[in-house]
Amino acid sequence: MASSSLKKSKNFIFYNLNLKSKFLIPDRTSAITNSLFHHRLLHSISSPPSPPVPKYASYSQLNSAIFELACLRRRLHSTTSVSNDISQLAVEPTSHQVLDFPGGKVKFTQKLIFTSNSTEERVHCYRVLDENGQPFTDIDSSLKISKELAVQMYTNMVTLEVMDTIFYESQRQGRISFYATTTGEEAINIASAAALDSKDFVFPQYREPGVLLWRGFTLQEFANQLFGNKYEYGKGRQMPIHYGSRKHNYITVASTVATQIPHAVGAAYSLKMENQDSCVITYFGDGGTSTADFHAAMNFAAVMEVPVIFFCRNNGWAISTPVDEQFRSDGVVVKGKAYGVPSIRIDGNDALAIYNAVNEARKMAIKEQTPVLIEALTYRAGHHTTSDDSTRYRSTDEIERWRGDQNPVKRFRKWIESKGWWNDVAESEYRSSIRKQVAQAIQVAERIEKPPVAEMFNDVYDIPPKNLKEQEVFVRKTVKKHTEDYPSDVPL
Ligand SMILES: Cc1ncc(C[n+]2csc(CCOP(=O)(O)OP(=O)(O)O)c2C)c(N)n1
Ligand SMILES: [Mg+2]
Repeated sequence: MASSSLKKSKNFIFYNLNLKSKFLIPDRTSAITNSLFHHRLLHSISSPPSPPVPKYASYSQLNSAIFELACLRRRLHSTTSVSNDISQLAVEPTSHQVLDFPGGKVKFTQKLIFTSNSTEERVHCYRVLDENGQPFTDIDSSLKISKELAVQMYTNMVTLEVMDTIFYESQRQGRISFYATTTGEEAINIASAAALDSKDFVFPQYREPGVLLWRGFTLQEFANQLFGNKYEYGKGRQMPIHYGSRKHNYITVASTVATQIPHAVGAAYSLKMENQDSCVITYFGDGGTSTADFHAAMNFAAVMEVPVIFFCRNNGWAISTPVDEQFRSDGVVVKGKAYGVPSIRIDGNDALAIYNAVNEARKMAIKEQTPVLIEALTYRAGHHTTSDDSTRYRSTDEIERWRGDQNPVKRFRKWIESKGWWNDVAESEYRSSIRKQVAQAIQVAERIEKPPVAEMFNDVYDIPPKNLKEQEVFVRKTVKKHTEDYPSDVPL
């Protein structure tokens, strides 16, 4: 049964492939061929055809056929009329007739115009502070950021910077196994967190520890997790940087790219069902938008009208893959429009722009029960993780440029200094105090013993199955036999 319907749909695909490749040959794009094509296609949709199926002996032959089709499509773009502006298609009806179609009335046109793949005119980027930390306009009347909040945002960004430097070094010294910095993305972390309410749920990727820091996770809690000691909430079973906190509504990090996005949408849907006055925010990178999870989640959220903020940190790189090898669209913001999700592109290195955008997105999400997409343009100014050396695939000039003028922490500091809320003395006192606190947290975390071996086998099954019990016995035996190969601070 399944195989016969699979065969039918395969036939259908081959049939249309065949039709399309004929249609797409430039000398056949006359009006006659065109209307014939439509007639045949409509016919094929209304009554499944049983056409002669081209013979593809293998998947590689099928792939070549698809590739050929893609090439023909590209050629077509250079020979046929293409509109650069999608709105032009909407405003140029050449007929008074309309098609009453689900989703709204569609006007007809006799112009054969395809939407363009050109990204020449890009969606603009919302910014409040220029590179010298000065607002473009007089923002004070509209922006409600008090001195206290601004200083708190700034000091949290500095804490994040200091944490990153010291924890990164401790990995280099072999004291922890792994680390990922947020360098260059401090404003995204802190300013977005500042605009949320603590009852909003966070479904993070792995480059947003600043959101947890803002919510009150202590330096000691960060260090305990990184060292995997017995006070770590994952009981030593997680990778370092997989922070999570029930208290702070921060769902545990999973490094499997983008899996948090559909989870976030599900959680937001439950908030909607319970009429809660809160929303969900999920963070992900540009790389995350190349996954099926991102697209399924966006579509579900749009259709079910759930209060979720999709926060994309477009930092230019997914490990060594630059964004122009990741997608051909104008970044990520345009994908929101495709799914019917209100969307905005913002400067991810401008804390005030981020704060305003998330503040507004939160209000929209809750009041209008709608998803919102934010694409923050930024740059991953550090290596991907401690397992990476990014100078192997990008120039140091590029990195330095982003670490200089574009640095979000320096930019925000210029603004609060210009307001008279911060100065050099406060800066050096604060930095030195945080350095001491991080070093102290590391010393404490390092001395605390690891969770017992038994924890490896807990918390999944109510009654552990036979094979798991056997594995536990085997682990204990092996550790006892080779004590020199196992850490002495892990109780058996
Ligand atoms: C499902 C899955 N595929 C691949 C990987 C390997 N991987 C880890 S991080 C990463 C790149 C993610 O890039 P992006 O989403 O842009 O986030 P960024 O690291 O730039 O913040 C990849 C491919 C993974 N962890 N999970
Ligand atoms: Mg990225």
